[in-house]
Amino acid sequence: MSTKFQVTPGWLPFYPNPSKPAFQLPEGAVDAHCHVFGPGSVFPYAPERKYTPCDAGKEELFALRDHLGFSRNVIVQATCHGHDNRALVDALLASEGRARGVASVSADITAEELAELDRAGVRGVRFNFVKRLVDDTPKEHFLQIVEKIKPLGWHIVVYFEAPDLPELWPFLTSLPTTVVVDHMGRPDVTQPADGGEFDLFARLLREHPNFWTKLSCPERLSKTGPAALDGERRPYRDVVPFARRMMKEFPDRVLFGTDWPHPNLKDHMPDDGLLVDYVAQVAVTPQEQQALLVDNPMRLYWPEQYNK
Ligand code: 0GY
Repeated sequence: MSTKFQVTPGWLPFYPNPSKPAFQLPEGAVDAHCHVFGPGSVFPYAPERKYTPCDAGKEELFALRDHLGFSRNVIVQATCHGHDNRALVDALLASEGRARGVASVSADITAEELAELDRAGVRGVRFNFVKRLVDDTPKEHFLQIVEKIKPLGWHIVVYFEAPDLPELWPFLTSLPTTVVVDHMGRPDVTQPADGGEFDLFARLLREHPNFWTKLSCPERLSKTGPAALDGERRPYRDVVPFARRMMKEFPDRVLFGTDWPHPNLKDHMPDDGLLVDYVAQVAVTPQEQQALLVDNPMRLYWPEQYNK
């Protein structure tokens, strides 16, 4: 019996027929943050989810990868699938080695279940602290997961918003693995990129060499755009100084991902081709582009194929 899901009212579907980027991605580029949603009739959305998305399956993701000029994907388990990683695993297995995954798991997961995820291509777990997306998880549960993933050499992806960093600091800085922070810790881009709130985030990476970050989601962070729509090849200019700062200060610990299919956007849905053009404003030399899009994600997700 298939399950019918009612999409969250006002949900914006991903952009149909995105343009070809003007920026040519370097050979072997990795889209290091994207999701698969369902399809809900095959991989039901989790009962505890905070939103119900439009289906966005692996076939569409892999077609977008090829259209934009990426070679590989890192697929991150989204909260609408809870701890049920079946859609993720299905996509990883279908990718023929061209996708790796970040799962979301509960503290009672067994070593055998983790080993199975590892065999499918999972290389990390995600801890989500964004209150509109998940119920609060006790820190002890996260710490139990940390103990269980350590033998696998996995890393931890964390998602939080800038105002929550001071409170999370002791916990985050106690994590013993590589830690990747989603979307630059979601800064308020109306604040300076070279001071205040964002300085604290920069300090996190400076003082803790195990921290990395994704320069992704300008479409979420931008207040003044212009949006990646209608042929705009220099979108989201207000976010550029933040991503530039990270690129310059931590060139070997930054990643970029499209965040396709862009859950929970409210005001517009970017043209993913123009979103790729955004990257050329952030990584401005061939060396930076190679680091951001190829070397760094390969070192983290395909180390066995990376020999630099
Ligand atoms: C993102 C951002 C969001 C959603 C999720 O797992 C999720 O549901 O990460 C968001 O709503 O900001 O990275 O996809």
